Amino acid sequence: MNADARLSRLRRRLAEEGHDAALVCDVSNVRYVTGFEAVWDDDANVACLVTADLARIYTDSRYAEAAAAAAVATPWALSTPSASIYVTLCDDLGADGIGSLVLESSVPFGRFRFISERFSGRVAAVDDWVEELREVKEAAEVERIARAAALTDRAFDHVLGVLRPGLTETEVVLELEFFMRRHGSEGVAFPSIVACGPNSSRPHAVPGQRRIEAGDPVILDLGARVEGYCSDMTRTVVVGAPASSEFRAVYEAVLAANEAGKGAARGGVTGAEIDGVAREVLTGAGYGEHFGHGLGHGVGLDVHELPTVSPRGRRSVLSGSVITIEPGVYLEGRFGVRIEDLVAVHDGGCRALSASPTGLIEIV
Ligand SMILES: [Mn+2]
Repeated sequence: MNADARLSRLRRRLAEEGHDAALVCDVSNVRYVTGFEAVWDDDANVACLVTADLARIYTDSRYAEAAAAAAVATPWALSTPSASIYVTLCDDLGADGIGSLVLESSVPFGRFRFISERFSGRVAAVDDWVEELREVKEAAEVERIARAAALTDRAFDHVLGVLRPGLTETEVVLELEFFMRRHGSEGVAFPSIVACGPNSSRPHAVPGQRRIEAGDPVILDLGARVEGYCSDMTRTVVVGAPASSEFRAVYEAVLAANEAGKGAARGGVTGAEIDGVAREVLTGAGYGEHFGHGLGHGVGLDVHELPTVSPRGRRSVLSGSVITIEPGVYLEGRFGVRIEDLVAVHDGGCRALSASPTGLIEIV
């Protein structure tokens, strides 16, 4: 992890845009710019102030010891005021001679208003400065994502031996998540989706007490987290009886779209173009109107991050990014199929990080 290079790139952006200081508060962005491992929990009270020549972390006593240990031999200074970190921060901005400050556009409005009122300089909200730095991964980041993906593959393989009619969606979720955590996942990358029967037509179904019935399609969408980095994979299997011919036709179309999407993914192609190649396959098979979401998204410290791989993805996907390819067809009230792979993008194409089989699996 090259935290010094990350700081340099953020400073370059500050200079280009003509601001004195950036305040980074989003926890994933804080994890990225500090490079500190296992210090910031998801609700951490922390803000990182970066100017051309200073890098200062504001946090409270709950994080002080871990942050101080992680900050040794880094450019980061630590401020742990006993009062509000934002009161101290605003006082410091004046003392440090800072005239303009940018905040992330994701900052809570109350905090934006507080800083705007208390700090006499110029305050602006900017989109995705750190998120854009995070888009192209370092080799060590890809390696962590690949390990998370390998753990996801193992969890899927494990649950294939467990799936049977009578189990509830929640029981399958527990089986997946316990396996991943037991084998080294830090929590999960996102709440797992297990959706059986007609629930599978809801792309982000919330798992519940429905029991798997013989012949049900079951969508399993899961991700592990390894050393801070996420994975994301979806498979759709049929449990308890062979798949219907209609299900097979949908499955074949989704699989063809998944393969077309992976075939189109390479550095320099826009997210919309990659999406379009896969979408065209589904449209050609007569299912275009049943694929409502985008083809994919970036994955890293967050399970959903840049780049955007959808009809809205106007920017080029960059070599070094990690994205999902996840076409789906959802027939409302009946069933759905989604096949999602995680891939590392390079100039000439992409490398699959998900290794689970994509062919139809019937557990009978
Ligand atoms: Mn996904």
